[in-house]
Amino acid sequence: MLHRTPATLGLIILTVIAALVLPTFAGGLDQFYYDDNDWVTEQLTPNDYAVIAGEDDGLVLAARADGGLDLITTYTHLPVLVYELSSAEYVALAQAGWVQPDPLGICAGAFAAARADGGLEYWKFYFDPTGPGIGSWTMEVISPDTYVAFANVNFWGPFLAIRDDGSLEYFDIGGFSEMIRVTLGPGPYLAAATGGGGEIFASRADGGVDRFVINVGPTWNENELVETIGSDMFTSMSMTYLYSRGPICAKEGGGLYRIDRPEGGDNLELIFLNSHEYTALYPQEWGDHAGIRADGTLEVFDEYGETFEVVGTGKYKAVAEGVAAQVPDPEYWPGDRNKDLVVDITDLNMILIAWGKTVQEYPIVVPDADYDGNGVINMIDLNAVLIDWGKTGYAQ
Ligand SMILES: [Ca+2]
Ligand SMILES: [Ca+2]
Repeated sequence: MLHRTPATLGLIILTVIAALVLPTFAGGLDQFYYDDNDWVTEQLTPNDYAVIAGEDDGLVLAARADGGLDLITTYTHLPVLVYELSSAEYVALAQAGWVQPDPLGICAGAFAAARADGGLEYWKFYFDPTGPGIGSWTMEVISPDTYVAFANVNFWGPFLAIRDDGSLEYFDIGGFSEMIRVTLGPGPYLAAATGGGGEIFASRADGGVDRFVINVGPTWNENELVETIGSDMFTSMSMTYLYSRGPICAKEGGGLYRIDRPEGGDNLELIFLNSHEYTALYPQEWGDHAGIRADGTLEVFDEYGETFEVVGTGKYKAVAEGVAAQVPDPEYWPGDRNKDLVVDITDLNMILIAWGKTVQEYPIVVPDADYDGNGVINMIDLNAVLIDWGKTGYAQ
């Protein structure tokens, strides 16, 4: 039988206190927009978001790393509003364009969301004609399969989804009352992009880029693989809205290319743009792309790979329409007072040396030992080290 002595009770209480004052992550969503000939950055919300999707009218769908889906408005002159839509965990999101108006209101747009436990959800929202802001949201699960990635989309609503087995599916919602779903092959695919004129480009895992032409019409027999080019594997693709050109493609390990058909030529070619490494690409606006470099900086460049400007120097992991998600600062174990990724005698010594001292008296040596930030080194700080004793790496 467990006897709770005053000492163990004290430890439990201190553990609870420690849990309550755990450091919070930084992270957050940053919004970028061009104002007075300069880029302006505003922090939208401090939550940690894993993936984001946005549309150019100021709506951002963001999946929190701890599960849950937030809808955030970024309309100018309006406060940022966050609607919690779901508590599921998501691995990929896509903005799925505008959809057919509903008799109940004006349908303004839609998003697709892939759940971590499998299944593709389709969210659409309506503006309430009788009032400001978002009128309502509806969600339906359109496929029970597991998806790992989405392609960029164009304005009218089609989107591409890559399943965990590498197969590629095309969904179309624009102009139809029912979702149309077509599987494209042969794959497996790493990344894909849609463009104008029914073109789809998809990067195969075994090398090469497949080009499809989708006929959005009464017959779906014309959804065929037209040609295959190159032998490079691209992990991120971004289609511009410049219909005369193909997508911008980023290779893992460095290298940015554009798929293009040189004037007078019959075959598509890969045009080398620059040797930077990008982890994510997004069609920022007409003719421009946004890219996250491997060092986490966010830049805007044109279809020739020429950098317009580095607009964000924070560490970013995802980018959508004018919005980027920051990588949160790593969390150290509370007991790792010197932040060397191990809780050991060094951390204990920091506590013991500063024992009983206050930050006010010893502003140089004491602050790092003051785990709970109450200005004095005492049992709570010691307890943080003892609880975490022997732990390594970042806090989990
Ligand atoms: Ca340490
Ligand atoms: Ca303290």
